[in-house]
Amino acid sequence: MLSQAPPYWQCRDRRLDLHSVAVMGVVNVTPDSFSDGGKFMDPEHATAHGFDLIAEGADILDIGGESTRPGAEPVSADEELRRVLPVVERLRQTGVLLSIDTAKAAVARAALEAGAHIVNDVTALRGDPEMADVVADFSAGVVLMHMQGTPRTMQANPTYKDVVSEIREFFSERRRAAHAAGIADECIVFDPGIGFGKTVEHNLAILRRLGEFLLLGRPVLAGPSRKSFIGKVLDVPVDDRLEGTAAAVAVAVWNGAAIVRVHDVRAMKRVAQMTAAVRDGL
Ligand code: HH2
Repeated sequence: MLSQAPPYWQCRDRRLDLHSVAVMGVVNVTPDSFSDGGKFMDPEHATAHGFDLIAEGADILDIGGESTRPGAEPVSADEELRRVLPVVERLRQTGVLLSIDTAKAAVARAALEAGAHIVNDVTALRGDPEMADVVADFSAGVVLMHMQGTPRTMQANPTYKDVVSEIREFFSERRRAAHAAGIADECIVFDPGIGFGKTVEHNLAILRRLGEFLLLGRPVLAGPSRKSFIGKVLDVPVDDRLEGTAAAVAVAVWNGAAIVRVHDVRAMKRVAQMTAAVRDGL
């Protein structure tokens, strides 16, 4: 194992084994997500998509009702809840780990009450002052993701002296804030936030140097799936980024990512498994 982190992620009463790479499948219940916006807008379609991803081997489903793509319009908590709650309620019966992709404490709380296990907060508990308490109250798993700026502004002119060390410092600071709110270390996962306030070169450096985040002793999640840095390197549109995503997932796993967040679960599960086998043996 490359990671110094204990090989599990505590998410309420569930302990996700991270001896093998966990695949988090994306379920977007949004009209405007960058790669699948509008495809699974109603709960029926989104739930059916969740079932498909479970059949493809997803270990976690990440359910989101608000796009975070650059320039996206914010939605109200009521609208977000209307989108995601029926999907959480239906998918909870499958027993798969459920993550709620939200920056709103009210949405997180309702999803946790409906049976979700993880809060995936792209603001790393900075967006809503109540969020840390909600995560602590439920002993939920939490993804602390790095973002420079906000989704509306983040791609304007992202600048860093050293992107990897700045993200590492951010993780340490957010971890302290989480502890102060009563969140246990074993519930925390770090995510460098590929595409969130980063240039193509920043995203490539994050993947190349992902192993440096492991020194913090927590599992690392990477979310390169179909993102625009792949489009820029390969000059391909969003619906033609499977191979680019595969290469990014392979590098992330090679460098110690414990969890990958992807749209194409079947293919990326195989990529992750094969890369881990080359890295560690069977
Ligand atoms: N990326 C997206 C959304 N949420 N959460 C984490 N932890 N890490 C990520 O890299 C990440 C994320 C963007 O992808 P997607 O959900 O497909 O698009 P949108 O935000 O437009 O719905």
